[in-house]
Amino acid sequence: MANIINEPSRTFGEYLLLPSLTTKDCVVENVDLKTPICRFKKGEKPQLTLNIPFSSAIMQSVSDNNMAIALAKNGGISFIYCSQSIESEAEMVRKVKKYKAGFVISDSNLTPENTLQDVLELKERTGHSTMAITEDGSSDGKLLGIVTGRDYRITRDPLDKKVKEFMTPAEKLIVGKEGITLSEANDIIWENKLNALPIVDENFNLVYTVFRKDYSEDKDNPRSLLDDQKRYVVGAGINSRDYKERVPALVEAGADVLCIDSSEGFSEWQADTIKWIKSKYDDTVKVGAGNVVEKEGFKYLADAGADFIKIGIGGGSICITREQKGIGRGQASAVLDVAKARDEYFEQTGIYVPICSDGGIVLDYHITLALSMGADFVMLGRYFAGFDESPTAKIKYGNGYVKEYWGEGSNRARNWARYDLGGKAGLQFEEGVDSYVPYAGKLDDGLGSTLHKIKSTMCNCGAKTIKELQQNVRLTVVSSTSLTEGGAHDVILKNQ
Ligand code: RVP
Repeated sequence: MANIINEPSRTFGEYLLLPSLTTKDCVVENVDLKTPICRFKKGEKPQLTLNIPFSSAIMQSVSDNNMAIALAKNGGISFIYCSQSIESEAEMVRKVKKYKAGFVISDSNLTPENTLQDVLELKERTGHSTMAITEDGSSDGKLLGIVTGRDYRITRDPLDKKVKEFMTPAEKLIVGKEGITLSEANDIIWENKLNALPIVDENFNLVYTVFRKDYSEDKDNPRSLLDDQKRYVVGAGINSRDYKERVPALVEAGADVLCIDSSEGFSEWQADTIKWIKSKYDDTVKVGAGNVVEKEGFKYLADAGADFIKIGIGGGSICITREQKGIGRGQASAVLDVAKARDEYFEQTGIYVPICSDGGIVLDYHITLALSMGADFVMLGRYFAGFDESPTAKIKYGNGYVKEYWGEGSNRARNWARYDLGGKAGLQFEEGVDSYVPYAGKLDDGLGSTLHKIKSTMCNCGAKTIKELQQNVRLTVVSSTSLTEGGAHDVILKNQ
């Protein structure tokens, strides 16, 4: 007979936090949002912690190398999307690990055989007028020259003119040697009145470019999430199909933690993937798994050796899995249930397996709710997609701007491996949509404001850490009438 859970499947909007005593030391400046991301034994310190409990979704429209750098700078982690070739995902990871403030890895590169037409098209696409000319057109090939807007005249030069005829060739370039500091690079830029200084290795391969305008970036954010070599920490998505090839490439590129990306993680495919990774690399390679929405799924993946477990099916803003397949669970109920399983597992085994609430965050306070319900960290797609740093186009829309945001289960993403559960490849029906989200400006600003709200709510609840919040929190279920009471009501709003 069917096993029916009579408790309704609830979502974040159905709960509110009740305040507790705020002691005088409980102020925003004293709130610490550090949180574990990988399993650890009782009494031991977790090997990997986040400085803020945020991760960005494993999605084409959210997490590339630029998002990863911006988020790690703020103390969180991105998981680079895996619905791309192994080489290009590994290259994104490498770019994050190579990143140094002020040192740009060029994404505008051509070869001497390209034409003025190619230069103009690249400029149109990237907005960059300085281009590195390398032997093979790659970002780390042998440097043969540079092209800037001053090297050609659109009105006079034929479009098929070869780059080698108008570039500034390598022998006339002033370059910096790899290992140079930003302030030394800037001295060279100023002394020689340059706009850009290519940095090369001993074989004259391009490593970075330093631009005149970037000098002010040379300051560290104290929250930055860094590895022991002071490089930004970055995660990478994998799937349970090509992991035997993808994982070694990502590990080699420097990924700090991996995560199996699937809409439904309670599967033998995931257990096989985790076990393969753990047997090949002992415990040196960390891997998260998911998604699950209840105890059994959690226990299965924890036993298989997952370092963290993601929660959420069908709650993502672009996700239509519940409509298409009738499977899933309200995100709040899922988090509460899995958090209980995590705590029981800890009591029974002495192993703490962090959990991540993935998807369905609409308002900032939903993050505080997810944490208070037991999540160690959250994963967000829509939230990050709106920032400048996401990989998608910013488009004029009415009086403002929007950014594109599409699901990994949409036709656009073509992410077959996420949905086919190891069966015959190919997406038979869509589980996601292609959409816009309101443009949200710079990540630093938006995230800064969200963090302030979370910390301030935690102070209202008398909590200075996420653990204290989880231990002391009191939550109340709201009625639909009290929801109306919670917004502006019974007044005529100005400016509308
Ligand atoms: P949201 O933050 O609500 O936009 O949700 C993001 C999450 O939605 C992702 O981390 C992922 O778990 C899920 N997702 C991604 N693509 C799709 C889909 O196409 N159905 N769902």
